[in-house]
Amino acid sequence: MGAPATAIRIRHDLHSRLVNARARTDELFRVIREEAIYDRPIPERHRIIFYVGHIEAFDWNLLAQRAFGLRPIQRTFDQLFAFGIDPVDGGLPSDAPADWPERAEVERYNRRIRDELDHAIEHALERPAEGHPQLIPMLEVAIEHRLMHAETLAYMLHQLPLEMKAAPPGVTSAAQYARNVEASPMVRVSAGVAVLGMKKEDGRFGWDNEFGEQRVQVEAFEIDRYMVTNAQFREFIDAGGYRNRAYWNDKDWAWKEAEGVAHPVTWSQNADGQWTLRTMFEDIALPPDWPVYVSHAEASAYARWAGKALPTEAQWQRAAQGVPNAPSGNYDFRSWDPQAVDASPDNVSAFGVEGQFGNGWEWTSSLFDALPGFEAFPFYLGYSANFYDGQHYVLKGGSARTAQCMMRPTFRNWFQPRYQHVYAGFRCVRV
Ligand code: AVJ
Repeated sequence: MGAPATAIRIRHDLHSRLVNARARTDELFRVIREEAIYDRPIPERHRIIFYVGHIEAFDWNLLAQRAFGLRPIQRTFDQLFAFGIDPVDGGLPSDAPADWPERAEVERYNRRIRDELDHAIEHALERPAEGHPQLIPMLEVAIEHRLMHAETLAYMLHQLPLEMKAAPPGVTSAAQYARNVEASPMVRVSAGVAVLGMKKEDGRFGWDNEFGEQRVQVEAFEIDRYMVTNAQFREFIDAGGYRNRAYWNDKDWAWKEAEGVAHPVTWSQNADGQWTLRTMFEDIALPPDWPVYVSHAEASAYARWAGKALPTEAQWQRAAQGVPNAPSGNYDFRSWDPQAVDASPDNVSAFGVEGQFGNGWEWTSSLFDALPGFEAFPFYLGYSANFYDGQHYVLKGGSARTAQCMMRPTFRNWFQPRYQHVYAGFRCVRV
């Protein structure tokens, strides 16, 4: 995608945040070699070309008519690029590259959308009192939706063969760590209240699933000071963790057997038994002190092997109490890779738990569900409600590719338990 063609002078914070978010997704599409644009790096997901159109179509479908009374420009594309969510269990998409339009045509659509929306947004923000009463949260939704795609696209491009990608200028090799973090100590979290979500009256932006506020009484527990590392996870593999039925629930075991899963998806082992990690742009010797990224199924099996458990959402939230605002850490696109689990000592909670925000999402044992008093956004009814289905687990924290604005403690992410591609790891608890 070329440089933004807009002639508009950006005068408003929300508008400049949207423009900056566009630069993030444009950067990602530039990483991909032209020949790969119709590829499908993950079987459950759409082809890359879909996402080229989707993010603009989303903004258009959300804002054009509803907020600004604009007339459709290209209705077929508005529909073609409207929805991009993975199917639950099985059911893979079967479309062919030829079912999709030419890239140049999609880029043309994108440019027209940006242009029309930019003018309408600037105009509306000049006179907020006259516009749609929910314009501000709608713009926040457009910005964060796009930034979420900047992350989920990164997972997807991670699976694209290395020769189909070119690192943006300035990206340096990550292959420099060869150190072990001390065997992970656990820290004690006293019994007390965990606060989930927030009140509408607080007046801050959050997605529908972050409201209202729920206070949960939590028993005392112990939790890993750091995320589980690659070195620790290797011990589980070496101990036969993937071959021992006892550590896996029925569905996870059946999936693992059917797919032949025997290690984290980004790992591979050569004939000498040496492990290699696939990062976004290279293969490197497995860094022992980085957090391991695995599915919920694999994380749960590890926890059972270790005689521990994954934290509930409430335990995780209680453990995170007292983390300073905007701590140092690996988030907001600062890196393409993880860092050592103990690399940000000021990213620490009142209980001494380190690195909960950034460096990898953390799986919890809690199914994604509504907080009491949940109300869907009238302008985006299905965002969360479609996933309160008992098939998605909550993840908390954030990864290297999570934008700063979504590092707030109330933000809740969710994925299916056997999805291996998220930049997500875990830490364990013992009660
Ligand atoms: C919140 C990251 C789970 O990617 O499935 C993007 C975000 N929703 N477009 C997803 C989302 C619609 C969602 N997650």
